[in-house]
Amino acid sequence: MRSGKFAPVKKRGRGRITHLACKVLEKRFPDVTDSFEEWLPSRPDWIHELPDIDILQRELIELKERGGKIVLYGHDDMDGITGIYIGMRILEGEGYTVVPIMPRRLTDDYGLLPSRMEGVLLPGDLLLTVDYGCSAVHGVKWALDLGARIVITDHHTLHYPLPPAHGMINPQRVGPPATYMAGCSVLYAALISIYPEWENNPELLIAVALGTVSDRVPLLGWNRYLLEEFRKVNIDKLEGGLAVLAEAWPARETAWTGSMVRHAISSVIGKGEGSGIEFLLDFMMDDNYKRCRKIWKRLKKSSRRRAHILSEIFSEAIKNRDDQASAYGMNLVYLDSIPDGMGGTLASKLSRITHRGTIIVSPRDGDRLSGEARSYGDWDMADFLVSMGDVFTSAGGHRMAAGFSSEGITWGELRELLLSKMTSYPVDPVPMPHIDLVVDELPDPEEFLCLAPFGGEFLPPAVKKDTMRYLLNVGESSVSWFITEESGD
Ligand SMILES: [Mn+2]
Repeated sequence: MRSGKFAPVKKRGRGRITHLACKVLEKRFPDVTDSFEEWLPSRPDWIHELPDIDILQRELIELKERGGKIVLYGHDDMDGITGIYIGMRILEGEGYTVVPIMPRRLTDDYGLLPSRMEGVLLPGDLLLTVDYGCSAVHGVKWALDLGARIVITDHHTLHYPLPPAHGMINPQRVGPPATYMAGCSVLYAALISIYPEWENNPELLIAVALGTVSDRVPLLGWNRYLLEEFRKVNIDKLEGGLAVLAEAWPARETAWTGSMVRHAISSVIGKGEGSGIEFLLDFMMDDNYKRCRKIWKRLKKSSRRRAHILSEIFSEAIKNRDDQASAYGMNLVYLDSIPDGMGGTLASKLSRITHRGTIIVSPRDGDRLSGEARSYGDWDMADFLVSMGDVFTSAGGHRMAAGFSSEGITWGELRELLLSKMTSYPVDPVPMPHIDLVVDELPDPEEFLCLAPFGGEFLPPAVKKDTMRYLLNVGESSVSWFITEESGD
């Protein structure tokens, strides 16, 4: 059974892929003729694969002639901020004036808020969004009435009617594999199609990689193509904050997992008020390495403090799980208060540790409830929430991570509605642990490292020997087999 450690059967950009790794790919992609190409596709033809890039191109040309500026409205998470970075670098580099707007999660509602755009967005300007805005009907109408031009770039689930923007670059309009893309890479793909000289710029690729991994999108298809381009980057050329981020990337050139990166980078930056997300854009733009090192050290310290708070609310959440939801295979938790920005992290942690989808609800000023939800396995969290219709004043996100807010409904009422929806939703929320190969003898775990990175629906390989399941356990400088029923995400 065992094949030699150096038995490459196929080349990929970086070198070899072993015989056993090939077998894993065949198992993972049974319906395709070329599982290798399915796993690591060649460069996508972005301009033909994604809608409305031509519209953005025309808008940019016309804007240059008119002489207006670009208001780049993002999302205040890693995907959104890395997206704003990408937009600013390319568009300022192309001679445009770009003013970023980042929502404030604590006070701002979802959507494009006229109050944030007032006095900033002027008639004749181009309102461009990243990772944001595909449901912002009200905000887009406001900007239209003002006399601005509007192009939305986003990857979130679409809700109809769509906002009346001039263009909408959202892979959800196309279907998989485009739908796997993160918000930052949608803008990247659009802009490098228009300005090809920016393609594979190392600074942009680290932003794409960071946004992709942090947003927990599947590390499949086009995402894997982009991550492979990122792997080839020579980080010695990076400066300041980007150099610090690249150095913090665990095992970048060899074998890493999404959770390793989220632990080493995303969670150090953190979320919400007072965290590093508030100055991530400045940090990425800063070319002073020494200063950035210092900032990073400080961030690490405060992330340890956040980790401590998180572990406290985590044990509270575990105790408060709803019994009835547990019986349906889901975690449903109501907490009186959750520190800003921690709801999503808490939901992720609960999901990961209990191997179940999780919905965490807490009150937000007045009679509003807000929720953070993470899925596990095949459960499509955004679809689940959106299919509940009018219950929420806003709901959205994607398969693995979604959120909502509701108004004028009590927790008791919302709980009943969620529970009844769980019973009728046609997916078992608790997935079966995957098995890629059945073996007589445990193979050398290193044979599978060529398949890295792992995470986001491309889980580490698992093999079965006799009655035991062994999962590939990838560390920064080690790899081994673990006997476990875990998914490895
Ligand atoms: Mn996103």
